[in-house]
Amino acid sequence: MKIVFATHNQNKIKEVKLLLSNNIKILSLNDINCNELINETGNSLVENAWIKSNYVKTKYGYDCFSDDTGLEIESLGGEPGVKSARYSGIYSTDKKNIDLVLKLMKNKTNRNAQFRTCIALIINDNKELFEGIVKGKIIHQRKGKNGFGYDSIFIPNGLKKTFAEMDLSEKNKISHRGIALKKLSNYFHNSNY
Ligand code: ITT
Repeated sequence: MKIVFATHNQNKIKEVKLLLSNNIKILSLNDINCNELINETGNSLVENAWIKSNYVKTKYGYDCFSDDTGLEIESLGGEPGVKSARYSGIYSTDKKNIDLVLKLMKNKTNRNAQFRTCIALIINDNKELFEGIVKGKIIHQRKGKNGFGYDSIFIPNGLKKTFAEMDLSEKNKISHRGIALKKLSNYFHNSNY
């Protein structure tokens, strides 16, 4: 089976390819010549995930799934959440976003946070949503060089290292995306795809 993964984020593609069965061939947006940015104008991760999948299905006609992910920090009232990608403004980078989070968290004693991934799937006119959450803590300074986004400041509960200190398969086993993808993969399996 072939399916489009509607993301421009190459790190997400790597994680997804590692986790999904080899029977499922993942096409990227580049593979279908979709080079434009898809405007994520929703007020929630769920809305944005559907915006991306509906866009690809409507404009390009492919069955597809998309992933919208956010870091939700308790003492910041759930921020950056849906604003995770653009937290430090329109010219955000991972570095600037992390700098801002660390600054806002400087004097906070409650370091609880969670990553949430929402995956929106459109296949054969069926629509399904899958969610994965991992709870953890925001540390005071970056640790680790792997991963992407906010990985270097997040330690999952019960562990001693950040996602950026893990290799891909280690992160996939416990991560928000790994959990949501497991649900997607079970759906494919149970539906005989
Ligand atoms: P697409 O919308 O094209 O999929 P994106 O990078 O914009 O790519 P998101 O909107 O889902 O994806 O990402 C929101 C932000 O959260 C962005 O800054 C990412 O770098 C970050 N992020 C997403 N998944 C992450 C993960 O597994 N670990 C750490 N940060 C992550």
